[in-house]
Amino acid sequence: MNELLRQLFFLPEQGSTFAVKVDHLHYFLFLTTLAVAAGIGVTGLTFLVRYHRRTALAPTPRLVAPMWLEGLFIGVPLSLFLLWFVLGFRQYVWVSSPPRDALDVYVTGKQWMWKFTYPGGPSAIDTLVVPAGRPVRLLLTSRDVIHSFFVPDFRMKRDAVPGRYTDLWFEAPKPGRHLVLCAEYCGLDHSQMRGEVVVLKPADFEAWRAAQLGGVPVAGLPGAATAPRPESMAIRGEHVAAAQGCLQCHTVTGAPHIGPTWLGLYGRMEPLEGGGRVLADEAYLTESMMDPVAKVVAGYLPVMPGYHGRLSAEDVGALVEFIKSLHPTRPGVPAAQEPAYVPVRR
Ligand code: HEC
Ligand SMILES: [Cu+2]
Repeated sequence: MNELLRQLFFLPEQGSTFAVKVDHLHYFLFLTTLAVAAGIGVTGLTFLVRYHRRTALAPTPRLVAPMWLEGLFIGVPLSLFLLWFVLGFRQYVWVSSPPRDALDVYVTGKQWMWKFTYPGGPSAIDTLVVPAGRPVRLLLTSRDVIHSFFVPDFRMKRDAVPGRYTDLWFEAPKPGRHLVLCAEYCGLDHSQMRGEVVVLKPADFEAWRAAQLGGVPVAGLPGAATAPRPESMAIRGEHVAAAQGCLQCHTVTGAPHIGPTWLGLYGRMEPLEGGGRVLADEAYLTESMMDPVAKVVAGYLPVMPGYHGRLSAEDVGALVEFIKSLHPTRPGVPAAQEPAYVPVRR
């Protein structure tokens, strides 16, 4: 049934756990709409035959519909609409809540390529390698104009906006290769801005990653365009923080300075000036650098300069990873995923 409908609708392969659910909703929506449209058509025809004027002189009889019929006419479409809404909303919540144990990958769009960076290294151009059966969270941004990361097989599409990180996640249940397209017109070579997601068996993925970190290409697997020993994003972030002067106002030791400390910042609920709290996630950390006055932390002065246009997308990602690595303990995340980074004492 699923396969038949997929072919009938000319849908691409179902490469992720979302694809299956999204398609089911799509079929359900289409089929119920079809049934309702057919019902309306048949009713119209019946009325035409039954109530048409028989002679030119006969008056049109006045009809009074019983209440239950009126109720049916309003109730059926309304409950269908509510059902779609509830099903769609549940999927929306699922799609927009990445699981905590997801593998993070930074994705940067630029004219006209996609760059994928793993927090512990390596990085690759146009080929995203992920393990099968494990949730992957993508942190998406752009270096120049707005792009849109589109994987038709995953039924997944999200804009990449300069100066801002957005996240999305997916889980590909089995190994395979899937096309990546840019779905936002972004200049001359927009149509050439293609990439590929390569899903490997978990063991193959680990082997690929180990080989990339060691700088040895694996036969048969896509090579990553990296220097022999790529540094981790967190370490790069520390260099950026020092070079940009962030550490003149922020500490990594837990002591507040001109600005709040970065130790344990990631994942904390930050109290804001003027009331309210905000979860310090990737999007908030990025916004704090690009537009510091948008949300000012309670108890601090709005003296931080804005870094929009002064930090590259890679540097912002590296700074975010550096801040993330400064966690006394990080609940809910398996320790094996990312070795805790020990800050250098200053
Ligand atoms: C002149 C001092 C100063 C410099 C330089 C500075 N900041 Fe800040 N920063 C602050 C202050 C003060 C705040 C708190 C007020 C606010 O939210 O704007 C802050 C807030 C932040 C926050 C939000 C912190 C929280 O606890 O929610 C982040 C993230 C941040 N800065 C990152 C950076 C980065 C990255 C750099 C370097 C590229 C940097 N800052 C440079 C003073 C500074
Ligand atoms: Cu593009």
